[in-house]
Amino acid sequence: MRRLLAPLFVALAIAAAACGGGDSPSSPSPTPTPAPTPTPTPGGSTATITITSAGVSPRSVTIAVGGRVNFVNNDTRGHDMSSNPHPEHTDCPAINQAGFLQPGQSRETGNLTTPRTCGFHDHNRDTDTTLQGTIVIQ
Ligand SMILES: [Cu+2]
Repeated sequence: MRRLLAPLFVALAIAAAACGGGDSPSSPSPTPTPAPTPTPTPGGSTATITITSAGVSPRSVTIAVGGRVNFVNNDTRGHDMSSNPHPEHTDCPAINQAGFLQPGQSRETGNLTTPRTCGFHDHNRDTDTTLQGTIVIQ
């Protein structure tokens, strides 16, 4: 009986080999992955205002709703950047987060989430118009 089974096993082995050995269909060439676009800052844009001995520059910036403004103090003295009006600082409280900047320091405002124009000033030199400006949120 065993001798009768042996040829059957051989036949099955050949069949299995033939089945698995077919030409694999040529796979399509992979499409190149497009370069990822940079993720925008959540909620909008940022702008930078630089402070020097000549005052703030630029005097006015425009950002998207939800954006922030980075104040950079390149002056040799400290500046306390605050929302108008002086001395309440209540128009755009997020600006007050920039706050007091030592020479060489920089800090961002909070997110400015209301479409409007915000005035700011140096709280320690509130009459110095070169240290005043506006942030337009739109
Ligand atoms: Cu003030």
